[in-house]
Amino acid sequence: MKDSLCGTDKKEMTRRTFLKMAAGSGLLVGLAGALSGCAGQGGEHAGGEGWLPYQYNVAGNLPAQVRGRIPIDADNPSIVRDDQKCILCGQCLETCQNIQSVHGYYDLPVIDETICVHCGQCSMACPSGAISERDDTQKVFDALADKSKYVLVQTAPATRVALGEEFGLPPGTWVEGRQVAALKKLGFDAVLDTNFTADLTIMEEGTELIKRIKGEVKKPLPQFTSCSPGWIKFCEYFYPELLPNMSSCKSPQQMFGALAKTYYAKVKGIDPASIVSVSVMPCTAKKFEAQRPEMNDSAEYWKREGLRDVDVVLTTRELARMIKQKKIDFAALPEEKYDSLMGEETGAAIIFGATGGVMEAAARSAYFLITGNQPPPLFLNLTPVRGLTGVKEAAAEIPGVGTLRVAVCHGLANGRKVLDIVRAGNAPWHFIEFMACPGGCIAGGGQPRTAVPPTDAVREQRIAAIYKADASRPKRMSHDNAEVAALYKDFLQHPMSELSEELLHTEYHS
Ligand code: HC0
Repeated sequence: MKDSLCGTDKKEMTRRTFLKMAAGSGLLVGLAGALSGCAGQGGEHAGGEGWLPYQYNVAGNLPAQVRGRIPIDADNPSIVRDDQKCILCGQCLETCQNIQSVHGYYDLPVIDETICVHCGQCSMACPSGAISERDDTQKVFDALADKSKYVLVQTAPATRVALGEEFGLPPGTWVEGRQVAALKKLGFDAVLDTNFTADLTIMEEGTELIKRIKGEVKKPLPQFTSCSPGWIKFCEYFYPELLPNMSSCKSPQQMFGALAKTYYAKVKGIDPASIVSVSVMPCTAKKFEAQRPEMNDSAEYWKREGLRDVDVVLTTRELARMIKQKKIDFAALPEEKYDSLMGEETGAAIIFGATGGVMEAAARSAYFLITGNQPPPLFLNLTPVRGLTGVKEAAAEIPGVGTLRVAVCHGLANGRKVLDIVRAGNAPWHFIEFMACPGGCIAGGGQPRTAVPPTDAVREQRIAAIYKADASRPKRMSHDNAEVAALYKDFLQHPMSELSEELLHTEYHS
């Protein structure tokens, strides 16, 4: 798909030269405005003091081959663009096409006019700050001000190693306790942890994998992880015939939402209709995921209309905005702890935030679930799947089962390579982890824009913080999470029980 400057044959000029000249002469306002008129997405460039691109790192660092910009629908639930800030530099196109292999890959049966997997990586590469998450902070301020509501919040594994960057702390600063303190100061009635349902996911997804390997469910191998909503949308668009490989598990965010308005409401004696379920995620696609029509199993459970499992999703950046708006001195906050019932985490849950983490967490518990024994060192530290190599593999023996073969990929262009192998029938693996964003959730589309575009140096610092926290935990395996054990004992009974299937599993289709 051609998306250059109105399709005209402009002489190639580097963005740096182009922008330096234009910024110095004041030409940029007029030039970008003129260009926007022929770039398909319209938008008047009124100019104005606020957007002057040289106030930003406008050059952009990706080697963009084309100028222009990706199309973004007005009703996109995840990302928006302020056309007055757009300088048509092509960085979003470069990201969407070459890193995510989405833009330009349209020779397929698609149902929407505009293809977007909602990953928000374009917003991470946009040098002028024109693309950002859809801002839902006012919805949360309104809920917090409504005394008839019980507003609870869950926080994703990866926000706690990046939120500090919004307040001048170095990448990878561990701010779990300060994040909890900030949320309590903002007025949330309960501050809970997505890591609780990350551990739960391992119990459900590990059980499903074992059933597939043993032939107890008629579903194909390799099994695909299903926690990254941008990845799921990608598979739905481009590889719909492989959806049977997708784990039926909902993501931890959505498992949490379904349990918040059933299990949590029951135990606490709260009317589920009065609960506002908020999540803080490093991910813009989580906004899209929460709105998927099927993500309303608490409504099914209570046979009451109008309930949504997750009501509002905030990105890490939006949470930072709320903290700043309320003038909370984040760096000076004390360390506080999550509330109980759905607030316990193990090291296995923490590493979900890094590429390879879900697989490593699954390996730890799969060994235990199959053999009844605690895993040996290779399963406890599945180091071949750590790090930023685009596609990683590991193989390890499980007594009585044989060799478990797994693969991990991150960034959707890498995912495409792996999917092509699966599609051709040449996949040697039992289980594959896919994450939409390069580096995994630590570099999700809703994280602080500490480097634009994101660098491996920033990714590595966040990842290092995650593995350091995991190594320091007394419990490093999901099956040791006591609150998850209590959930099974008091409510769900066992992994993949009838109630687990109803609340924690789903079906994806194109
Ligand atoms: Fe992730 Fe997740 S690990 S996708 O990156 O599985 O966003 O952090 O919250 O849901 O737990 C994101 C991060 C999550 C989910 C978890 C998974």
